[in-house]
Amino acid sequence: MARSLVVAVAQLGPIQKSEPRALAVGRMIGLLERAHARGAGFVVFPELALTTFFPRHYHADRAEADVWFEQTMPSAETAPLFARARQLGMGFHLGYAELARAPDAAGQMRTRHFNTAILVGPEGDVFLKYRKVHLPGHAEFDPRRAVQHLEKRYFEVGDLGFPVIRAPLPGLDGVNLGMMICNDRRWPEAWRVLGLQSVELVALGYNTPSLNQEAGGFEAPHLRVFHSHLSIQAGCYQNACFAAAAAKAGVEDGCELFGHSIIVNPQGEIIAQASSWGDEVITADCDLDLCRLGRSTIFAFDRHRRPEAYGRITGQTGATDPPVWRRPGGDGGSSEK
Ligand code: ING
Repeated sequence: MARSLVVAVAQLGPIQKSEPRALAVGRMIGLLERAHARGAGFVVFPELALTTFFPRHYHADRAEADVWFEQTMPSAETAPLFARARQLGMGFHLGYAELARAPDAAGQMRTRHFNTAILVGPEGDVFLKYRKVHLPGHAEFDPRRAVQHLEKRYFEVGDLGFPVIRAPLPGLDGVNLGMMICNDRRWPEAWRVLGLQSVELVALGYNTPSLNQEAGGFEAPHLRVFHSHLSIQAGCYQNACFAAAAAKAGVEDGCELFGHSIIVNPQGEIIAQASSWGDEVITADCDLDLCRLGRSTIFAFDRHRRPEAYGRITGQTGATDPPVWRRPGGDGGSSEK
């Protein structure tokens, strides 16, 4: 019996700075119902799906940014989404800004801020939480930038690793589910940590500007989408898993985010893609047993991986310069190793 699941991505169009959470939740419930009508048992919503992408706005006093965070989940504003999903018997992924009371690395209880995503089961249980590890951008106002990207100002680095859980979804006793958020998709390490836990479906939300705002040089706009798809397709192929990637798209407060939400299979093929930059549902019928082929042949990790050769991956952070080659016995120069 095939382990098939209709997976949906609910891409969101723009959410303006002035729009209340209830408006976004109303739109999301509409998308949930459209996905249900197409037979979907699991829906992926974007990163920071309840508000505008606020890291583009500078708050001198970080505490002012707390208005963008959720102190409880579900909250009064998000409870209707949880209730409707439960009524429809659907699981979902939701990205949001989390304000948490949690111990820090020293074990000290503190108020902490994370870019967070959760997986919620068809009966409303929160199966898993993930807090974004790869925070792009910068922490202080950068006058060179046309638009700020202050994720390093408002969020701490996630402290939950990249967890995977086997949990029930409609029609299936257990699916190996994992998450990553936006910039994480560009880092192969994130995919491999999930792959080493036998992940079958990666839920991924993103808010990605259409234009490069780094002051580091020109990047042709079409490359932004290419790099997003390249990262997700490679991650799926190299870890023999599905991914469902949900964009927040369109122009928010004058800043354009690209759409192109996709669902990708374990062969790295795009099997569904959004064509608008607004609220849109895409679905794909995912046979989770398709993960077996890659995992039992090319990417049979237990047979083919050589961790003893990978020390640099966790042993260092930045890149180092390589040794310089010299001709053996050359003009006095010794051949460096
Ligand atoms: N956004 C972008 C992302 O990684 C970015 C930031 C875009 C970084 C392009 C580098 C290149 O898709 C978030 N929210 O991570």
